[in-house]
Amino acid sequence: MNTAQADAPTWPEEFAERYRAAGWWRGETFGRMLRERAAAHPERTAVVDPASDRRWSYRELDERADRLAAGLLARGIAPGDRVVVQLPNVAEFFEVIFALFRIGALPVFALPAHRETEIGYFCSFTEAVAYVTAAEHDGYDYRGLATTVRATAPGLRHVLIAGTDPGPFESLDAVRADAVPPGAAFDPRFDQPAPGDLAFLQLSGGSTGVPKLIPRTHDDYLYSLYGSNEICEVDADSVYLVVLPAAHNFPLSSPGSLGTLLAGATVVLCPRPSPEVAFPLIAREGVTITGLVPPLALLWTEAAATTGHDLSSLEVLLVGGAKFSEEAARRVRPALGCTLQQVFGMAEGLVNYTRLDDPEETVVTTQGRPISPGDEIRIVDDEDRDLPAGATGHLLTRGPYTIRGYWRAPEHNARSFTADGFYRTGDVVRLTPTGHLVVEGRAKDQINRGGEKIAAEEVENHLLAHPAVHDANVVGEPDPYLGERTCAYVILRAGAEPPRPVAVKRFVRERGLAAYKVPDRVVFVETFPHTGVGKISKKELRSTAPTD
Ligand code: AMP
Ligand code: DBH
Repeated sequence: MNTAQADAPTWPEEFAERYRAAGWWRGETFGRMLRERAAAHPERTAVVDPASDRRWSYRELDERADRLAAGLLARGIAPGDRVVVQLPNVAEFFEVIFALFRIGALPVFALPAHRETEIGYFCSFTEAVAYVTAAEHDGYDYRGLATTVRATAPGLRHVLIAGTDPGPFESLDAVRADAVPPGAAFDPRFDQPAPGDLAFLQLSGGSTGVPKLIPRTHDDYLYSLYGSNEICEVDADSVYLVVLPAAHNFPLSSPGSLGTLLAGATVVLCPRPSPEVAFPLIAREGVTITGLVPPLALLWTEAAATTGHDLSSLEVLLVGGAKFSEEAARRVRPALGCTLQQVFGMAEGLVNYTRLDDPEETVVTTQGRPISPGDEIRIVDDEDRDLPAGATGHLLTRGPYTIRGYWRAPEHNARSFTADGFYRTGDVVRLTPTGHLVVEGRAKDQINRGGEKIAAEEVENHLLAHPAVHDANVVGEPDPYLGERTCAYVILRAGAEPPRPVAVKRFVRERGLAAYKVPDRVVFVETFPHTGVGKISKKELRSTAPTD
């Protein structure tokens, strides 16, 4: 069953043929991949969840996925159905997504930081039949969130909770319990999805009022994993530490947990990203590779100087999600004793890595080059005209693992893709003579807060809902640690009682938005600067630096 074409544009047949002929699309699926790995090396450790002291072998992960899939099928979850998955870094994350892959149902990857507004939107927009979350994590009760979401998303038939205390909902344990006993013949309905079918919906950081959903197929995503494993030298002996939220595209696929499972290696889940939690795990589990956003890489580099933990197993540190400064990049190897790999990727597809044998200068001054010879790169001016070699301009890309359109967003797709299928990344880059990309800036209306992407328009819409707010503009401003933080410039309504900036922040938070989207600073102004043609100039707003 191929739902791709109906819900989102996919690759024209001539491209699909070329990608298959090149051996990039291999005709595999995630469900079968895990099945094969479990058959080949059942006793090898697949997933380590230190928070709950669990270690699952490939056999156990495979069996759990089967049993959960059977339980989900019994509850009416069918191929093509969407299931919003919001889990912290716990072992169940893998059990759940592989169960859904087996059925051909599509996980929608939410982040633990998301709240009522985002989760409610994902559930209603995707017409999700189920929402899977944790009971509690980092002091936050997700069951309360689930109660609110269920009241607002009429199509949501099931709320399933990982862990022992599901409250008013059903636990994953209960779903698994009434399913086939382990060792029973596999359900013939499993592993039916075709390689070209959608595997899941990933989230875009976006630049519009609501987040966009990214439809990825088994074929295209698996190809990006094979390519990433080769470039990052992930093999059966690798141990990958998931430090960032597991559902994010970077720790999922670059090469991430899924690359690691594809290699038959071991994934270790880090419950929190601090050095205090991560360093002892690196020492204990012999972690060889991990990935961090720049602010965390800075923190780890500093902490490594005085740590008593043995970090010598660490071979590769990937840093990406936001621009890593050259100065910070230079400090990685001396401090952590491992090779830095810069990664410039996007959930829409294209991923660039510096190579392990690149000269140090290339590693610290560029954001890498594409995974695949099939990745087409164009650098263009504002009118889509190709720029001369080495010039800085807009990055457009097309290729064997870059989507041709967002899910159910035809109007947005007309703007975000060229007529011949190139994705407009919104990034401003230049190409070095060696084919490496240097990220010079951004043209999209987005703030990159230490790797967490914030669509200005989304936050502006929430500010506009405040009774005292007449107009609002959200821009990024430099921050020494995060790279950028958010500043909201607000014009108050005439005659309105002026709120305090902190009350405006609280207002945004209480609308049920992820905390990272709440403006770091709120500044009241009388007017906004305008461009020559009368549009508000965010560029000028960014360059004004008024005090609170
Ligand atoms: P998303 O489309 O939400 O997955 O976010 C991907 C975006 O993150 C890219 O288009 C870039 O704007 C940004 N990004 C990712 N990695 C890097 C990097 N290494 N340097 C600069 N920006 C990056
Ligand atoms: O920021 C990203 O989205 C990102 C960064 C590095 C990504 O999706 C990836 C690698 O795969």
